[in-house]
Amino acid sequence: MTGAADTHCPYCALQCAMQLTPAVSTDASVAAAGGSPVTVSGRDFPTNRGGLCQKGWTSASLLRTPDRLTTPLLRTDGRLRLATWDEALGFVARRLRELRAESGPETVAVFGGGALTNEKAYTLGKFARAVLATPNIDYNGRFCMASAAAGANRTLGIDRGLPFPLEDLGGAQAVLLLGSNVAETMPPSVQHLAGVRAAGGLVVVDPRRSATADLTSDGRGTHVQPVPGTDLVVLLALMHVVLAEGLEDAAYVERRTTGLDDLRRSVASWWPERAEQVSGVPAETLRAVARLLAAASPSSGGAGAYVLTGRGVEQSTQGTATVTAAIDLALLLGLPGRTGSGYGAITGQGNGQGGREHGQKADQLPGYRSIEDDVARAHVAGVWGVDPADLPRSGLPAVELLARLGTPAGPRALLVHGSNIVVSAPDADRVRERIAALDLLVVCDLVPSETALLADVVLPVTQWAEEEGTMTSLEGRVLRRRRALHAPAGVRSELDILADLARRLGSPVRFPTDPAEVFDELARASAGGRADYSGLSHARLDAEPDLFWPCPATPEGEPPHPGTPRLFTRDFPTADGRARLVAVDHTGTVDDVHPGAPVYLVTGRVLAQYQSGAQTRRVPELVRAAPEPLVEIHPLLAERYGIEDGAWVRLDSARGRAVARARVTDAVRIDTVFMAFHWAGEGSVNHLTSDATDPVSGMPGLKVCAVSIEACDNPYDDVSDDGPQERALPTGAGAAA
Ligand SMILES: Nc1nc2c(c(=O)[nH]1)N[C@H]1C(S)=C(S)[C@@H](COP(=O)(O)OP(=O)(O)OC[C@H]3O[C@@H](n4cnc5c(=O)[nH]c(N)nc54)[C@H](O)[C@@H]3O)O[C@H]1N2
Ligand SMILES: Nc1nc2c(c(=O)[nH]1)N[C@H]1C(S)=C(S)[C@@H](COP(=O)(O)OP(=O)(O)OC[C@H]3O[C@@H](n4cnc5c(=O)[nH]c(N)nc54)[C@H](O)[C@@H]3O)O[C@H]1N2
Ligand code: SF4
Ligand SMILES: [Mo]
Repeated sequence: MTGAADTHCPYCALQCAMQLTPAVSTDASVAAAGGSPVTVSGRDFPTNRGGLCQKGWTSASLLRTPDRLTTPLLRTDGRLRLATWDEALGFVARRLRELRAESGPETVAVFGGGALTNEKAYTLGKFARAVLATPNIDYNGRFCMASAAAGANRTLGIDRGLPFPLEDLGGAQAVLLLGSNVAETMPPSVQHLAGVRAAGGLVVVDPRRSATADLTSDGRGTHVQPVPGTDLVVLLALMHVVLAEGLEDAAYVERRTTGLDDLRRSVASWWPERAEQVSGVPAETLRAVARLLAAASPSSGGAGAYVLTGRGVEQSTQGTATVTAAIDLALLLGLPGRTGSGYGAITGQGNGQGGREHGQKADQLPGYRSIEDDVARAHVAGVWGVDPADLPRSGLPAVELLARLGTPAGPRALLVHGSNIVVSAPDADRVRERIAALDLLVVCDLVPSETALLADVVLPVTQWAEEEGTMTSLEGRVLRRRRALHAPAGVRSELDILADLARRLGSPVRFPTDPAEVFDELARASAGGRADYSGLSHARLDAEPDLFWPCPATPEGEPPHPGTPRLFTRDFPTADGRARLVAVDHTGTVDDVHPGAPVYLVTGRVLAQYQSGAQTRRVPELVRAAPEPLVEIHPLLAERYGIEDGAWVRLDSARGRAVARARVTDAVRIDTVFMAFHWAGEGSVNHLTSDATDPVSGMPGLKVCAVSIEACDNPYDDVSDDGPQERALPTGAGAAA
């Protein structure tokens, strides 16, 4: 036990502030019985104001989960068995050397995650490029923020999810929230919407009456319920109305943007009545929403307006185009860079923001630099002490990387750090097949996730309350993660593991293992990049917990840079300082409904579970709150298929099949069913989803696909254990075993 610690939640990008206090009894028997070693309390902070959601409150359970990994595991004769660190890392190093000698450096692929601290994400990218010399590194942010990033980069010149503090939303008169269910995915953030709700200006676009859409059910806001996958049409029509009715901020558009003529031409054909035919949203609603936003905009003397996007519109094969249109709309209304107004994408994972800045992306070096930029290569190579010519170029984006695993020309080894891909990746049955074709799968995790159970080597790592580091929140605020207790014996930090592997592979590159020292190196590597952290250090962040990047170093003797809570106040970080209006068009959903699969399946989240569920399916309170996947189905659709509430339903798509119980509710459209993706086994929705990707961002269209439905029998009837959780651990692998 190290004493009370001020830190942040282990889960989502809201990064609610919490205090961890050692529990009164630190008795080993209490720990072994699963008692929490710390108590969690909400801490006052601008984002959560002391609030936490159910996941945050129960997060201490993670620290004593009975099957916490505490020993490396090595597959021998088909079974995972306990191994020493020396044995496990020796084996990994030997196999990596052999495979590289046979098939070249590109044969080793690395898959990272947005749960990793900045220090770990940075070190992973460095390890891939400077030690393995492989271009093939990407991460689960490709499933999450890639389209938002691509859209923002090409229009605004930079990708910081919210380019303003979350609190700014408090004064808004209108907020257009597209495809985001913050009431379940970031509950404490909803308090920042109180003002706009009172003003009657909250507009939620979701094919489902989600908990967030329900915030408008007092009649004071608007729920727009489009056909799944048609949000781009809604946005094009909103812009059509803005331009047709002269509601744009002409002075701002003239002074701060380029590209109006092209944009005007591209939206000309999307008059509201035409958009209504495609999206099902009444033309009058489209007009009313456009006018509401315009009236709230600064140019009309309104109190301010925001356009915000979430995964509902981004996880689409036209996600980049949709984000682009959302930004175009915000620019037409003169919002970005104006006090009390703006555009933002709501980042998802704990370090989804920092995780996409420091080099675990296929095309990226630290500081949000491009790996194809020679100046950036020279700078980062200098920090790492390697020859820039030896750095690989861009690798494959996640979906393509996974699809090539174990194919004749594809990678033969995969290192996974912070993702449970067999549950969370699209078309997961195919991912499982590709993984089976690998020569080597190494998974670092805290728990035996479904992906870890398929590995040749599993390495147990430290988790949130056991480590020091930094996380960058959804608003670009750099936060300190602090240690409250020591990790169980046998567990090692990934910083340590990667340094050890580098040494075993004979690399001369230096890998610091002290998080503060790693941060200093990251800060140097980021200097001059778009995400410049060079003015930050752990010590400074400890003293000033309110710093947003960019925060460049200042010359000796000058005061430190104050950080940048609000971007674009004067100009945009583009060559000419102006934002670009980019014309886009609707191409439609790749896997659209057809007679063989007549129903839309949309996917997402529920409050009490997190992501692939690897963590939250191990927290008893959360399992009680959300024990299994449910197929949300409209009463009329259910009746047509003879499905009753609680009965089993089978869904089939061109990729696979999922089976789960029905929840009959009129919150979904009649043509649509909804499922969350937090579970493995028969009810895993990613058996069904397609791995078709957005052409710009490489992001898969996880949100919408076509399925057929049928009533069916309980798939677990013949199985003694009716849970889908796989249990294949050797005795002694977990903390309480
Ligand atoms: N409880 C919980 N909270 C989380 C997470 C979690 O797993 N559980 N994960 C975190 C992460 S990584 C992320 S990325 C965020 C995600 O946060 P959100 O984006 O808020 O979450 P989702 O539920 O994935 O999707 C939001 C909504 O999109 C809707 N949707 C589906 N298809 C469409 C469509 O075609 N158009 C529109 N307009 N909407 C559509 C769904 O009905 C859903 O209500 O949440 C973070 N917070
Ligand atoms: N159908 C459908 N599929 C989706 C989505 C959807 O909306 N619909 N959403 C997508 C999105 S937005 C996301 S972000 C992904 C998320 O899905 P995943 O990438 O699977 O994310 P997690 O479940 O958070 O997996 C993180 C794993 O890393 C472990 N872990 C946590 N911290 C650390 C650490 O510091 N080091 C290491 N080595 N391991 C750690 C956890 O125990 C867990 O096993 O899912 C995507 N999949
Ligand atoms: S909203 Fe996110 S950060 Fe806050 S307590 Fe819940 S899971 Fe944790
Ligand atoms: Mo995400």
